[in-house]
Amino acid sequence: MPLTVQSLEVYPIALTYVEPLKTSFGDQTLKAAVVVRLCSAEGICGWGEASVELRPGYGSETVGTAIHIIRNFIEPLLVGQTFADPHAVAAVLRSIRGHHHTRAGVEAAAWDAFAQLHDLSLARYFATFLPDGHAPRPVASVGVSIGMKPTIEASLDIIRKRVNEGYRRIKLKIAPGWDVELARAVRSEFPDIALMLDANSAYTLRDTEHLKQLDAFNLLMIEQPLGHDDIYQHSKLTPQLQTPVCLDESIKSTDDLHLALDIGAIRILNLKPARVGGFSESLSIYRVCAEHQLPLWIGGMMETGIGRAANLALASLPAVTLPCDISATDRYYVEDLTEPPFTLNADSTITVPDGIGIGVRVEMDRIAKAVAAWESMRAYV
Ligand code: OSB
Ligand code: MG
Repeated sequence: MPLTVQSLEVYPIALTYVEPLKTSFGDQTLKAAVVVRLCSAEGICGWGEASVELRPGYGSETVGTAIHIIRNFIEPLLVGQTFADPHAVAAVLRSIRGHHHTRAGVEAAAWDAFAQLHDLSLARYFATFLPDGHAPRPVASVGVSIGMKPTIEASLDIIRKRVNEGYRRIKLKIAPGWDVELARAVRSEFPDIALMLDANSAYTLRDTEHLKQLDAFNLLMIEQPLGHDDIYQHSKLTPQLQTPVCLDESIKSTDDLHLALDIGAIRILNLKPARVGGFSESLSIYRVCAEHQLPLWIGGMMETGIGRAANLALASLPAVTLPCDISATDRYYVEDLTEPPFTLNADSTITVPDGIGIGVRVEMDRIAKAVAAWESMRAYV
């Protein structure tokens, strides 16, 4: 069933976080992103989220670059064109180099529209592009990501709160000077919790002996210890740590993953659809993980309900073997852009929407409020 793109709308949004996420690359106090609506000549509209940021910190893209690329380059490529499926949309978007988060947001809107056209939930629609045996599960296993705090006691407070809420996997952001003692304190209070650390590229190979101290704490993994664009140096570190090394930032494509596997740089993958340029590339990476039995989980960019619903659909697929960075709505926002809110089940899972497309309702009045909030900031335009 083909789809003809009629219009592409962009909504730059700002939302206040319930709890900011301080990482080794900076303090993220405010959610900024670009929400995309793609409408077809058949009258179907799909939603996507370009999870760009206020500043180029995690990735290189911002709200301003996303709007520039969509308006000037993506819109002319897509509008008026007819596509057989979302992979065909992705193929056209690949003619634009870089700008993965932006392309992913537009492509996600196309995936939502196509899933609706086929009368399927996004999770079921994904499975139609996979071999037999990859039917979605009704729930996705999840954890929560916790930023750097002023004191270890403050970290313990928030971990207690999250554990009481039912999260069974805790991820802590680390950086030099905020690592070994933190892990020791958390382990002594929570000897059995699934615990992992995310360095967001804060270390170098010279820190190898220091990082080996983390092996004492029975960690699920350490995420992206070295350079944000490095694979080679990780291949030197990974075999020296007992703690499995998970790559995030430096795996931007299926080719990157093949390289990392070949040279022994990676033991776990954090797959963020935004980082790799969308769900088309994500499904390709998913298949490589399944073939190599590489442990896989779906990461997050503190998405609004639009991006999170789509990430949950991917997280429902069976080769996703570890808890994902997809938390309940109340961990991120007082009022999200979508309804109903995502809530945490007692077994640290979130139920995957089974309505058609992304399966959540986008509240237009809240989009308007979030756009007004972005515009009132007059930031970086
Ligand atoms: O490194 O995983 C990361 C958020 C923004 C930028 C980078 C990262 C993150 C997270 C968010 O950890 C996790 C979530 O969305 O819940
Ligand atoms: Mg990370």
